[in-house]
Amino acid sequence: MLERSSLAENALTSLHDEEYDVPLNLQNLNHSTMVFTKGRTSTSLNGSWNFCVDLLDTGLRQKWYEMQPANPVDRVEPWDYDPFMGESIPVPSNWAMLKEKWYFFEGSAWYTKKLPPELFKKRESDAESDQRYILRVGAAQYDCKVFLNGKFLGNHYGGSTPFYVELTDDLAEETNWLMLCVNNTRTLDRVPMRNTDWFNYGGVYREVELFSLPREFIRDMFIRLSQDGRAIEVDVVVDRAVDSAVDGPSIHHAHLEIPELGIAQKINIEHGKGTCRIAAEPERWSPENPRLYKVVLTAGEDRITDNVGFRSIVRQGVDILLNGEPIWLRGISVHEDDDILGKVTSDEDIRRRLAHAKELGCNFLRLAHYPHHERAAELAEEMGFLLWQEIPVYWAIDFDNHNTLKDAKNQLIELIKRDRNRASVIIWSIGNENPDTDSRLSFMRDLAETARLYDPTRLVAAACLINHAKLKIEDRLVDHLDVIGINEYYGWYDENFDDLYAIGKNSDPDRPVIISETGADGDNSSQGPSGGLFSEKYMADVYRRQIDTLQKLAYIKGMSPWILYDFRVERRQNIFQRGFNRKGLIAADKSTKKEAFNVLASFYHSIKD
Ligand code: GCB
Repeated sequence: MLERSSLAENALTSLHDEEYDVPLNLQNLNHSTMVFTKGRTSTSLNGSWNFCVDLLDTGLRQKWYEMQPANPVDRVEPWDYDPFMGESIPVPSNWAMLKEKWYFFEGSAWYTKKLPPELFKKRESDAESDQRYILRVGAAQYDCKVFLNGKFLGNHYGGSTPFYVELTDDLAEETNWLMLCVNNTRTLDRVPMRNTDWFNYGGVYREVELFSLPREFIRDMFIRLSQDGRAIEVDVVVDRAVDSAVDGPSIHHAHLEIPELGIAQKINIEHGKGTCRIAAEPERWSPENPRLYKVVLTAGEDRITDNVGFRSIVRQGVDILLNGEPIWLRGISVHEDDDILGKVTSDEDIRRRLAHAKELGCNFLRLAHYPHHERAAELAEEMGFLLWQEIPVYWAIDFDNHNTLKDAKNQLIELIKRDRNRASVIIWSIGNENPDTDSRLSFMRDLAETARLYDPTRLVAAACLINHAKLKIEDRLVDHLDVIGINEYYGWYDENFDDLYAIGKNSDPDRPVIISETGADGDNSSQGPSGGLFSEKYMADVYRRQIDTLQKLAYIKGMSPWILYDFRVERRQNIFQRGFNRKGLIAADKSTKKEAFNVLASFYHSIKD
């Protein structure tokens, strides 16, 4: 008789086990495992991966990740999926965009790839044997469990921030199989929760890379202009291999160089950490002068580089001061969405977005409603744009649930740690249109404090609430913010435009307000109406009236109307929407402009200095 494996036994017992995924939900891949990878070379794991959607979680129940590659004729037990053969898809991608039958699929999906064997040839040579191998997944929506050669290495929550897994100790000498189980189920207790106004794209939709690092490596570097503007401050974290006999890293100093400023500075490292203040007068970064300096940090055998702009951003009364000067934020909101590719983006896509923003006369973008690709902040820094970045604490999150707070906080810290060297980013936003309850207040207060703890150099905002009974900007969260975002849709959801005048008059905020959203839908296709709601003309009129009203309010320090491009969303199904939110100034083809584009462009160009 053929001898069967424990997997066969498990396949039967697992039918009745509803706790099958509990041991696999550690959320141990979080902000604490992040590694500074910008500017480092890596081995790309993009390209073709074996793939299977798994609605019933059969793979987790039956432990598909423990299967060994085998010729089907040699297998000794029946199997429900073979991770080593079958269908494949490209990474990065969103499965909804690849096959019609996957369009609305929500659940687990399996990705399997053999790691490039060249990597392990290197491991055999003496010089490389001390290397450590770190896997970076740019983004996988929402829960991603990682398995290497059948072993569970951990999971990550959060659909839009990168995560990092050390593979070193679990790599085999010859063949290595990596498996990811990605689940995009919307749940009540996560961030975001079940209901959103954007499409629930699942999949590994940003780059996957493998980094080979020295035994002791630079885990983190946070560099910025000091608050008094007279120095550059830097914090460094050095990591050592876990099994090192040394108590703490043997690295006792790092070297920072900024050649164009004549800086070559030794930084003392104690217990893996170092911090330093270096007197300097860098030229200030601004949208008009996006000046970047090359920064090089070395520690032991490791070396990282970054291109960094130095600038200050503070709030003073109702003003936002950039490098000490009041600034008015001429903005536009954007989603990370593409008619053909879903959430997959590229330099070309981001550059097109920034070029359209330039054409509008913008100096500011709101990257809604979740962390966008890190290249967005990098290209904005190069091309001279200020950014509002946010996490998906959107609508009615489960504010009473400490697991939800843990998820939100982790995504916030991951975003901040990823992008806090970017001069372009001036605002961390912690939430969007959340109902004003006691639990929401304490949840959001915690997030505001967390943002300041991890980055005391930027402004904290949220899209807040209007008291519609009193017609006044009134939200208890405001006390914990530097900038008040207001989403208002007078002329669209709220039909009475006079109310906007009343709100303007009745409100007397003690800090700056940004109109973080306003707008109207306009279908400019051949199916669109020629007048009334959903017409291009009506939309342009809303823009005219909004601009006319808002520009008279002195405490308003900017706006980011909703939105640059039409974007896909399940909940918009009328004959003009057809599965898209049509509030874009440009249609979903990212080229056909609507009349409102010109209305906003002429306003922004008229107020440009
Ligand atoms: C909002 C939301 C945004 C929606 C928008 C709309 O207030 O913040 O996510 O897409 O309104 O179009 O209704």
